[in-house]
Amino acid sequence: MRLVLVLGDQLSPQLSALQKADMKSDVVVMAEVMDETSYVPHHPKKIAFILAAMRKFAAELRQMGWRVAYTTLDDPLNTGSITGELIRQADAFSAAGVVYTEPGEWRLIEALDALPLRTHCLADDRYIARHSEFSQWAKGRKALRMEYFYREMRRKTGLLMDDGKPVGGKWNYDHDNRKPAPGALYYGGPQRFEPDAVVSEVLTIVQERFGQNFGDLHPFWFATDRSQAEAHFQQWLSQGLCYFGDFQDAMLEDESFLYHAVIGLYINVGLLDPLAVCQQVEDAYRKGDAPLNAAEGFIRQIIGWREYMRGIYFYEGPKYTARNDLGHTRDLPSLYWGGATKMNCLQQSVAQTSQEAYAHHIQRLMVLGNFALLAGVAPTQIHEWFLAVYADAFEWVEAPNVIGMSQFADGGIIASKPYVSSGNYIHKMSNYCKSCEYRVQDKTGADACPFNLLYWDFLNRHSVRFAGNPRMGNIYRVWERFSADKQAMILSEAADFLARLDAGEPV
Ligand code: DLZ
Ligand code: SF4
Repeated sequence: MRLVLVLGDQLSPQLSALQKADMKSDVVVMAEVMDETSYVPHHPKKIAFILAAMRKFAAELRQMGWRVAYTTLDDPLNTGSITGELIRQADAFSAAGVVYTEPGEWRLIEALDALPLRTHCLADDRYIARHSEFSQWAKGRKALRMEYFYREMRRKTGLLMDDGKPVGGKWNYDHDNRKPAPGALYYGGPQRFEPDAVVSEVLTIVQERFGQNFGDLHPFWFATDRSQAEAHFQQWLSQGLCYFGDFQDAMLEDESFLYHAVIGLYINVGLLDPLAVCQQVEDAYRKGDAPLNAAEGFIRQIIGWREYMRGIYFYEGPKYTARNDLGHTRDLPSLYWGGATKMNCLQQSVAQTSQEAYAHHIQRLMVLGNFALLAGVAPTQIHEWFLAVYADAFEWVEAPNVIGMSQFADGGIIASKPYVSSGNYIHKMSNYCKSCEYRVQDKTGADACPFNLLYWDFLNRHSVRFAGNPRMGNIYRVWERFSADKQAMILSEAADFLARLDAGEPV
C-alpha cells in the first residue's frame, strides 16, 4: 500500500494523486500542522477556512470509500510538518511509498523532494496550462506579456471563441471595466454561511492558537465545502456578474465586495473548478444574462491572469520571491498591521482586510501595493504580508502578483512599467478621498495627499531606470518642467513624510 498526500489547497476529488491511487489498498494522509499554519502569520479566518475545509473534505473522501489518516492540530503525536507526518504514517502503515500532487510552493516541493521515502510526484492538472506549455510559450520571448498568453488560453479552452475568433471581435474589454465607483449597489454581496459543528470546533482551536494574529476571526461566514461554494457562486452568477464588468476597478467606502465574485479562495483550495466557473459565465453571456465586458473580464482573470501567474512562478524558480531589483529596504509600516493612519484609502483597505481577509485587485494593487512601492518597502516584507492576510493567498499566485506585478522587484518580467500612481487615480476610482484628512488636489503643503508627494519622489529616485521607458517618457517630461524650487519642495516634503512614517507616527 502507498500513502496519498492531500494538502490543504488540494481539496478536489479529481486531484491527480487521488486518481492515480487505489481506494482499496492506499491510505490518504491529511494533516493540520504548525509548519503550514505559521510559515507566515496567516489571518485567523484563512486558517479556519482551510482547516474546516480540510476536515469536511476528509469526511467526503471517507464517504466515497477512502481510508483517511487525518492528523488534527491538537493530536499529541502531531510532528508539526507535512514531511514529519508522512514519515510517521509511512511507519505506522508500513507503506511502500507516497503519491502526491505537486504542491503550489517551492518550499514544500523541496521538502517533499528530500523525503527519505519512495515518492511519486504528479502534475497538478486542475490548471489549464501545464508547466511545459508555459515554458514553450515563454522561451525565446523578449517580454512575457499576459495578454498574449491569455489569447493562447482562449484558443485552448475555446472560451468566448466563435470559429477561432474572439467573440465580439476583440480579445480584451479591459477599457470597459473601469467605471468609477457607483452611487449605489444592486447586489447584496457574497452569500454568508452560519458556522456548522465542524466549523465551530475549528473556530475554537484557531481562536486559542492564532487569536493574536492580525485579523478578525468573527464573524466567520466563508463556504467550507463544495456545495456551499457552489451555492455562493450561483448567487453571484445570477445577481452580481451583470454589473461586475463595469465596476471591476471601482472602490467604495465601507463596501468590501462590490460586484466581485469572491471565489479566489474557493478555486485556490479546490472547492470550485476554474474551467467550470468560466463555462457557466460564458453560458450566462450566450443566454443574454450578462454583457460581454463582464463575461470576458471574469474569464480573463481566471484563464488569463491566474494561469499566467502560476506559469511565471514555476518558470522563474525558487529564487524569484527574493528578487529586489529596485533595491528597496524600508520596513513595512505598522499601518499595514492596523496601526493608525490618516490616509483614508489605506485605512479602509487595511480595515476591510482585517475584517474579511479579502480586498479586491485594485485595492491590493493601486492602494496597498502602490503605497508600498512608492514608499520603497522591502519586497519580501510586503510579499509576506500579502501571503499572510488574504484567504486566497498561496505563494504560486501571490508572489508573482506582489513581487512582480505590484512591486516591480523582478525588474519587469511581468509589468512593462511600475504600477505607481498619485492620489489622482484613487480619487477617480473611489470615494475615499471625500472623507480623507488629506486633500487629493494638493501637490504640496501640510494637507497634500501623500501619494502625490511619494509619486514624484519615486520617479525622481528611479529616474535612471525609468526615464528612458517609452511608456513613462511623458510623465518624466512633466517632472522636468517643474521649477527647481517646486521639485525641491516636493522631495523635501516626501522625505519628511517618510521620516514620520518610519518613526511610527500616525501619518
Ligand atoms: C495554508 C495552509 C494552512 C494554513 N494550513 C495547512 C495545514 O495545516 N495543512 C495542509 O496540508 N495545508 C495547509 N495549508 C496549505 C499549504 O500551506 C499549501 O498546500 C502550500 O503552501 C502549497 O500551496
Ligand atoms: Fe488616499 Fe490621498 Fe485620497 Fe486620502 S487624499 S484617500 S491619502 S488618495
